[in-house]
Parts: sequence; structure tokens; C-alpha cells
Amino acid sequence: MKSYQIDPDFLWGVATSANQVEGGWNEDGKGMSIADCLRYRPQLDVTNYKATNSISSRQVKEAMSDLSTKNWAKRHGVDFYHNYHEDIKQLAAMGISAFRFSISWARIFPNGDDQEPNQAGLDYYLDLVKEMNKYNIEPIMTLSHYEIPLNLVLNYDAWYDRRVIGFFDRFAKTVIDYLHDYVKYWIPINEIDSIIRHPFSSAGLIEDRFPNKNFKNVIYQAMHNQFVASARIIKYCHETYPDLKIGCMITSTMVYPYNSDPRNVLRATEIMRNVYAFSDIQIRGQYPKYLLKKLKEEDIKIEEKAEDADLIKRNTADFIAFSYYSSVCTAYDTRGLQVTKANRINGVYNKYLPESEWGWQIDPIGLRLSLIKLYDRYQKPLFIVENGLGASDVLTNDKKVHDDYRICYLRDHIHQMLISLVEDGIELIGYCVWGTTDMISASSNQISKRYGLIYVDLDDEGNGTYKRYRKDSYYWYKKLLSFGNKIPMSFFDEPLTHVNESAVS
Ligand code: BGP
Repeated sequence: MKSYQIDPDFLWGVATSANQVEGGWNEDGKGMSIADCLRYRPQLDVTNYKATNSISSRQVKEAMSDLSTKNWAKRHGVDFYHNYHEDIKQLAAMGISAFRFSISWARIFPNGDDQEPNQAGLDYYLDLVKEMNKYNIEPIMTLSHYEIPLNLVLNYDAWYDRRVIGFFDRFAKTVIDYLHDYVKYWIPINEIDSIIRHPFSSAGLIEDRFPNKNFKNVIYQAMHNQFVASARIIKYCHETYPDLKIGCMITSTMVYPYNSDPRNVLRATEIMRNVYAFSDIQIRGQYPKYLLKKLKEEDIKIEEKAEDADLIKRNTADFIAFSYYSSVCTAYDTRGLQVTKANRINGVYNKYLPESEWGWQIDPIGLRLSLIKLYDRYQKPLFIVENGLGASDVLTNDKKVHDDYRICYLRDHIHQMLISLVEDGIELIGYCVWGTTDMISASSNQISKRYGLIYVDLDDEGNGTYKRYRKDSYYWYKKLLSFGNKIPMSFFDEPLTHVNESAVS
């Protein structure tokens, strides 16, 4: 029987982030984070990213004056904070070998500028990684996944403020010192390129707090500060814990030319380069000339210290992690072309591809292309740390979720990844499905945009039992993992069948 033979150490995992699942937003000494100011706004078109991504100081004040939980989706998450033993047990039962998670900065340093860490926060994450370790699951830890203590936004200028580099340094080193025995893989900042698309969730930047500044310049300054902060942590790990692997992470949305008009091919290349600039800096150790030229043309001035360039040059990442969900087309002139959506970017509709309910075009081959392009560009190990389908699942009366559409999505993307592993000569550390249990969406703050392999009984208004139910995709992924490092090719042609066992507890 023909099969895909892969490295026995290949990591098969699941991924999520603290602010999207934990809840417990004000428990055990945790401070308020920017994520606690975000809520689902039904009046907004969830695919209108400009609207869903923007936030004002007035809205932050409103959030601070309302200490309730129910209406603020990321304050309750799916209550992972009180259910993580059971959730990890259920996920481990699938046979996973990796679990990507993130640390809530405000759970460790409630105000961000505190001198001493919050011990309860450190102990929670220690118990969490020990729990993963119990099942031989590698924790893949992100230090900043779309959250920063709110105090650093209100009393400093968030990541625009160079002092935040020092605060992040203290936070990161405290956590790494505390958890390094259990966590080998680290990612300083989630999707570092996303600062351009959504500066609040990525860097705590609120435009109306910089009335006398060019906000684009503020964003690029914050970007630079994040590069310096990341390089300092890479340096610390390489010097103090040489066995640890510390990566950089970008958003890999494939951008194709709308047609073979060379001007469209050029436009697509430009857009891809705008994202690659972020991995170029963290892998090659310097700002690419094309970005420096763009900044000059737009009169954007980045303030940097003399030692910054050398620090970034000498301390580059060990691997390139990326998220992949979809692809878009582009053209040098998009007027009159149908618009499509992707991971918080707009593009031109691709007539060859289907769309998800949230308008993200589904393109498994795009994942293989991402692997080829990134490996050809850097010849460094890659890591797919997010791939999944947001969909509005239905829990049947007998507590089942028949998410064939998610199984098809995962099957086709994983198939392309395995083909790439066999055909394209790439190095790949592992693959993580985005979603563990269902969680609160990063862009729309909805739970109803479900990604998990385990369903959580909760609605967008915060009503529900929080009970967990295994979806059909849970059993599909479990079967895939049961093959170990020899996966029969026929598995990807098998017709989908519904399973019987569902309720977890
Ligand atoms: C990525 C984020 C994740 C996740 C995912 C899906 O960009 O790193 O946090 O949420 O996108 O996006 P969404 O939740 O907006 O559907």
C-alpha cells in the first residue's frame, strides 16, 4: 500500500491562544488586557475588517467602566482557565504531539510595568505545560498573541513606546526562565506582520491617542520596537538555553495575479513582499532595501538606537512559523473586480476557488505554494502553526457535529503538505490545526465562527453550558494521527463517514 513516509519526530498538533480561550480575565491577580476591551458587535459586518479592527479611546473607556464578563467575549473565552486539564486530556486522546498556546502577558505582569511577576499566573502556566508534558505533548509557546496589558496602552504608548521593549523583555525572560524545562519551542510575537493590518490587537495602538503624529509612522515605529524586542529574546535564548528553538511568525496568505498580465504579476509580488519583509528582517537580520525605499518614499522615519541593527543582524530566528487559511487574487487596477476576503485582508475573487461562510477562499494548493516559496527564500525549517476553517457548526439533538466541510478542508490541506514534504525538499517541523476547542474569533469576537475539533456549547451573547462535544473532525484527525509516520495515500480518498461517540463528559 502506497504511503507518505514522514519524519517520526514530525509534530502533529493543535493551536489556540490565551485571549481566545482562557477567560478568567480578572482572576488570580490578572490585569486587564487589550483583549478584554473587545466584544462582538453584531451591528458590524464581520467581514468589514476596517470596522472590526478599529477601536477608539472612548470604546476602551467604555470597556473599563463595565466590569461584567458576559458581554465581553474574550473575558470569558471558553473558560479554558478552569477546564484546561479536561481539555488537554481530550485533545491528547487524539494522539497529538504538539499544542500551540500563548501566555497572557497581563496574567504574569498585570500592569506590564510591574517589578515583580504575579506568582499565580506563573504557576498556572507551569501546571498547564506540565499537563501537556504528562501526555508527551510539546508545548509551542507564543509570548504575545494579540494582547498587551491595557496599562501599557493607557500610561505609555504601547509598542510605539521604546520602554515597552524593556517591559516585554522582563516578561519574556521571566516566563522562559520559569518554563524552559517544559517548553522547547517559542514564538515571540504572533503574525508580526499583522501590525500593519490591525495595529490595536497586534500592538495596542489606538489612532486617536496620536493626534499630532502620522499614524502610519507610529505603526512602523512600533513594528521596529517589536523586532528589537524579538531579537533580544532570541539572543537571550541562544545564550542562556541553547537547546530552545525560537522562531518568527508571519501570516501566509497566498496572493495570486488576477491574470497573466505582467502588471498584475508585479502587483501580486509586491503584496507578498510586504509580508516577507517581516520574515526577511527576522531571518536575514536586516531591513530589505525595498522596505527602506518604501519607508523613505512615504516619509516614515523610524527612531532606532545605534545597537539595534547589529542586535537584529546577530540574533535571527531558528525557524519560520506561519499561519495559512486562504488565498486571494490581486490586480494593478482592481476597479470593477469582485472583492473577496481573507485573513483580515481584502483581495480580488478567484473564480477557481470556493469560499468559506466568512468569505475566505479555500485553496489547499496555496499551502504547498507557501511552503515552497518560504523554504526557497530562507532554507530554514518551517512550521505550520495555524491552519483551519471557521464555520457555523450545528450541534445535533444527539450531541453530534457532522463537520464534513472541516474534514474536507483539513484533509486537502494536509494532503498538499504531505505531497510537499515528499516532492519539494522542504524542512517542516510540524503542523497545527487552528483550533483546539471552539474559541472566540480574533477578528469578529464571535464564538459562532467555530474552528475547534471540539464543540463548545456557547453563543455569541455568552449564553451556554460551556459543555464540550467532540466533532466528526476530531475523530478524523485522530484516525490520521493513528497512522504514525506512515500515512496511506488512500486515506485521502476515503469517503467521509459519521461517527457515534460524542459527549465528552
Ligand atoms: C489568525 C490569528 C488567530 C486566529 C486566526 C483565525 O490570524 O493568529 O488568532 O484567530 O487568524 O482568524 P479569526 O479568528 O479572525 O477567524
